[in-house]
Amino acid sequence: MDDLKAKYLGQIADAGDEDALEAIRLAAVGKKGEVALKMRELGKMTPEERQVAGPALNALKDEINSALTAKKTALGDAALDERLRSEWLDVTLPARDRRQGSIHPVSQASEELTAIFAELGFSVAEGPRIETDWHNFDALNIPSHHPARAEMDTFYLHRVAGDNRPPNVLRTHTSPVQIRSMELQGAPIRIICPGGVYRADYDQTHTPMFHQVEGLAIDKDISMANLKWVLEEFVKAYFEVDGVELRFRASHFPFTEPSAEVDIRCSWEGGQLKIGEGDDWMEILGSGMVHPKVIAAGGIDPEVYQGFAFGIGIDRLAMLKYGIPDLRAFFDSDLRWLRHYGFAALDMPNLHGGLSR
Ligand code: 2NL
Repeated sequence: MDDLKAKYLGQIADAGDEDALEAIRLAAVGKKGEVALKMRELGKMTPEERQVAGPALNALKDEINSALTAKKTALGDAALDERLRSEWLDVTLPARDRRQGSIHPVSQASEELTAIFAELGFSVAEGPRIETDWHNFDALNIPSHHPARAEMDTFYLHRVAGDNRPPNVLRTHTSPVQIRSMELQGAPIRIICPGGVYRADYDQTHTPMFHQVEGLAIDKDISMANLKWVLEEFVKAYFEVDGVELRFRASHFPFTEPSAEVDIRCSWEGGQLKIGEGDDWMEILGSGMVHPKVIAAGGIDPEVYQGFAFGIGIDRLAMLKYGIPDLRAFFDSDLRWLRHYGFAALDMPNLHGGLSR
């Protein structure tokens, strides 16, 4: 019995894995194992011999079983230690630059202008692309007979049978987001509303979906001077030119009074656009003091509050900054175009890092 014990405890100690351990278990304490065979011999013994050998065999069986269990635990711990040692991941490593996707120039321009207006104290507001006729037109002082409605080439949605309200529209500008923000937030308010808008128009300079950012600042003491400063700071930061000159030209929009279109000084020498120098002017945005009726439509008292608003085309801003010639290619989803004009992922701009890294 001492030989058996020495043999199996030795084998258990040397076992390299759980399979080896199981083989030892079967050979030692399994139904047809050596200990079981010895137990069968108990029947041929005298009662006196049996009284000694029986408990001794049971003790041997217990000892082997507990050695097996202990070794199994030890093997499991060792396997876990090995996995913990070998299977690790450095989550601080940079992501691999596989360039499977890239940032669309419109997204890049949006990120940049959002960062600039954030520094100027404007937060971002968003709203639905399907709008009510009221939020898209009436609230902006564009009544149903107004020619601006026709000019906006609006996409109308179908109504369900029995609904007598005017049909909903695909928003033709992001102004309705500002109406909704005024309704929710009241005054004072400083927001920009970037996003996609829709007009039924398609030619060299128009796509049926395009992007706009509108800005709104309303408080008790806001003037055209604040509008001029904000727009100058924006243009300087976005085009990365210090001495940029803006020209305010009297204009007309139903939602602002007075209204101004804003041009920037530029030159077009040899087909090359330079911003901030030269003798040409290029229109880049529309703006004005918010019409009192529009402030009232937003639920704010126009006797107490006034403010400025502006609207800029993001797609055109992107074309100007990145030298992209044709607007229509923006939304063709042509991979060659996207690879050429797209920006590397994770290269998000901020004012501290420099906007056009
Ligand atoms: C343009 C003209 C403009 C606005 C947009 C606006 C919004 C509210 C109230 C008043 Cl809620 N105005 N937006 C104002 C003036 C011009 O856009 O030519 N954009 C490309």
